[in-house]
Amino acid sequence: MYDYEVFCSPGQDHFFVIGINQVTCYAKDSFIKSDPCDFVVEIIDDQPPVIQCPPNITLLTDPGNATSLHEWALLDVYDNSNYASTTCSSSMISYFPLRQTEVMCSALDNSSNVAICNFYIDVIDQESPDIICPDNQTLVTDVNLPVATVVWNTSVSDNSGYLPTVVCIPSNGSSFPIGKTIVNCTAIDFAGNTNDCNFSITVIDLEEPILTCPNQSIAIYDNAISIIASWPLPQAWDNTGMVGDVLCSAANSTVFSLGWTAITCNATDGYDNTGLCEFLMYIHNPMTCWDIMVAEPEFPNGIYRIDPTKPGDDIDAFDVFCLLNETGATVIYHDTPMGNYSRHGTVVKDINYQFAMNQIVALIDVSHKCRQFVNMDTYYTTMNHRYSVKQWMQRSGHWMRNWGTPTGVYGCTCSLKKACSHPGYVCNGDHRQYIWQTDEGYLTDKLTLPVRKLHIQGKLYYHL
Ligand SMILES: [Ca+2]
Ligand SMILES: [Ca+2]
Ligand SMILES: [Ca+2]
Ligand SMILES: [Ca+2]
Repeated sequence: MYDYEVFCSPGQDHFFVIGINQVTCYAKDSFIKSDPCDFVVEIIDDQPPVIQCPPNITLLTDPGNATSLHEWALLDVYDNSNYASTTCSSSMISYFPLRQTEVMCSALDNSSNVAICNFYIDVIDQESPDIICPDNQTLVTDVNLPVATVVWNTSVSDNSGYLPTVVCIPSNGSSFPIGKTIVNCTAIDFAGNTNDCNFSITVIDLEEPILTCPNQSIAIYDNAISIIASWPLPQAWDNTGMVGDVLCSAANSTVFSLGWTAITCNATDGYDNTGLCEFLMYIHNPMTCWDIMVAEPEFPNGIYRIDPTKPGDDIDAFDVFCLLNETGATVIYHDTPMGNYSRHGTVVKDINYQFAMNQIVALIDVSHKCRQFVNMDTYYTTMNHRYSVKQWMQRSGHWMRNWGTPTGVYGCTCSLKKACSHPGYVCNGDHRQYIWQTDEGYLTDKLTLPVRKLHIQGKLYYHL
C-alpha cells in the first residue's frame, strides 16, 4: 500500500461563500506530489430575505386637510446573505390621502430571492364641515298669496375638498307663512360628519285687501227731495284669506240727495292693511213718466216731477202729467192754436206750450217715442195744396207739409190710401163741399216735433 495524503485548497471545513468556489486538490506521498485536480463548489442562496411590514393603521386627516402626514418603518428586514435591498410603494414619510392605501414592500437579495409584505393605511375624516347660514331675513308675501317663497344661499366647505351636502328644514325654496320661522341647516360631509347653523325668515303681509265696488249706482226718486238708496255691498278679498267687514262712507239704505254722491268703502286685513274702492251714487229725477211707471208700477196717473237731463244742469226738473197706468206717456199741454175761424186769407199761429222749448226737446230726446195729434175740420173751403197752404213748423224752423202722416209725405192721411174726398186731392179739406170734413192724425217723427207754428192759407171756413 502507498501511503499518501490528499491536500485541497480550500480545505475541508472551509466556509464557502455564495457563488462559485474553486477547489484544487492534489495527492502526495513521501515521494511524489500528484498533479492537481480541480473542482468547483457552488454555493447557492435559495433563502429569501425576511421582511416584516408594520401593522395596518388608521389615521385621522390632519386639521383642515384631506391628508394625513405619516411616518412609518419596516419592522424587520434581513437576509441570510446579509444583504437585501428593500423597495416600498410609499416612502417612509408621506401624506396619505383620505382613503385606504395599500403599502407594499419587497426585499431582494443578490440571488434574486424576493420577499414581500404589505399593510394598509386608512385615513378617515372626522372633521366637521363648515357651514355659514345667511343673515336673518324679512320678506313680504308673494303677490296674491299668504306665503313667501324664499331661496337662500348657504356657504359650506370641508377639509375633504368635497362640497358637503346641505339639508335645511324647512327646505330651500319652500313657502313660508306669515310670521317668523327658524330655518335649521345641516352640512354633511362624505364621511357623515355634520355641522349646523340656523337663521330666521320673517314674512310680513303688506298687501291690501282688494275691494270690488259696484259700478256707478243709479237710483230714481219720485216726488221727494231725497231717496233711500241701496247698493250691493262691495266684496273684499285678501291674500291672507281673512279680511274684516266692509265699511262704507255712507250707510247702505240711507237717504241721499239728488245728484252725485261719492261713496268710499274700505276693509282691513289681519295685518292692518286697508284696501279701498269708490263708486258714485247718482240720484236723479225720473227722466220721463215712463221711468216712473217702470220703477213704481203702482203709482196712479197724476202730476210728477221729471228732469230729462242731469241734475244741476241748465234744465231744471219740471212737473208734468203722467199717464202711468196707461201708456207711461208724458203729456205736454199747449193752448188751443186756432179755435174757430171763418174768414178768407192767411192765418199763422204760434203754439204755446206749458214748458220751454229746450225742456220739451230734452224730454223728446230721452223718450222712446213721441207723437203729436193734429186735426183740422173744414166746411166748404178750398184747401187744395195746389192752391192753398196747410203747413206746420217743425222744431228746426222748417215748414212741413205732412199732416198726420210721416215726414216726407205731401198731404193728409187720406192721401196714403188714395181715399180723399176728391180724386187727385191730398186732403179731404181740399175739396169745397157743404159738409164738415176732417183731416187728422199723429205726427210721430221725434226729430221734427213739437209743432211750433201753423200756417193756413186759402178760401176757407175751417175749424181746428
Ligand atoms: Ca437569501
Ligand atoms: Ca370633513
Ligand atoms: Ca293682506
Ligand atoms: Ca236737469
